Amino acid sequence: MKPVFQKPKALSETPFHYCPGCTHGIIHRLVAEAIDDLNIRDKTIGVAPVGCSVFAYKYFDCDMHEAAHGRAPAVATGIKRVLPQNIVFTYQGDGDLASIGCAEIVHAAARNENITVIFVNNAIYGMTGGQMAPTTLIGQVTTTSPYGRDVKLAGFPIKMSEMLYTLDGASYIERVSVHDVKHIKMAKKAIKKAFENQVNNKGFSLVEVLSTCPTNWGLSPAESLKWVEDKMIPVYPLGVMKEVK
Ligand SMILES: Cc1ncc(C[n+]2csc(CCOP(=O)(O)OP(=O)(O)O)c2C)c(N)n1
Repeated sequence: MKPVFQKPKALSETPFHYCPGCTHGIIHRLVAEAIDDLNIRDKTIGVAPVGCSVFAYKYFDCDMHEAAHGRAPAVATGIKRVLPQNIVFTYQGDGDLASIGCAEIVHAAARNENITVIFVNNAIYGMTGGQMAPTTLIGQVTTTSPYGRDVKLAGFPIKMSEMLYTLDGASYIERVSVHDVKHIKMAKKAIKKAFENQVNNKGFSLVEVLSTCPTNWGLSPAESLKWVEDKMIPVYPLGVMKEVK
């Protein structure tokens, strides 16, 4: 029988621990498909963050390394500089990349490190119970903003992709979403390009993926997908922000 569905080789047999409706799993699959498509599994090294995807090292079937919270771009820099023939990627949440790890990502981009960054923005700290993140929307209720994010108290959401693309060092920055099939296909293309760029020595590539957190948003999985479309995309518009040819 001709198989119509197969697990990418770059995903292990370990079942994901993610909550129902969380899109980390979809994004893992897209990363694994890109690794398979480019036939780079034997030389890929992933750097896992602290956050819900802390167990990424269990899920990707390639070499993996754990980083302290926010430090994945620095760890990836070290690995890539020592092993330039390998393909190195980080997989980071918005708390990890935009809050505690904001300095690391800015400087890795400014240095045009030849690494691939998968930035999963779900507008909240998922793992620790739904606290406000730098990316939390204005008015969004979280456990640390029970009346909604108030700009007078907590400032404005940080648009990391818009900030990073202004750095001369950054080579490729794109924001995508995985809230429906059409957008998943677009996200797949972007993630593959971010890996391909590294294979072709094009330098720092980052794909920001808008993601769901039904548990901490207090929404059903279906409502969460709609929330991404209706609430997140207007604040975080999709598209290629920068691509140095
Ligand atoms: C140095 C340090 N500070 C704080 C924490 C607590 N902590 C663990 S995960 C996390 C935030 C994770 O949020 P995010 O990066 O958005 O990923 P998500 O869980 O939403 O996928 C925090 C603050 C920690 N583990 N280490």
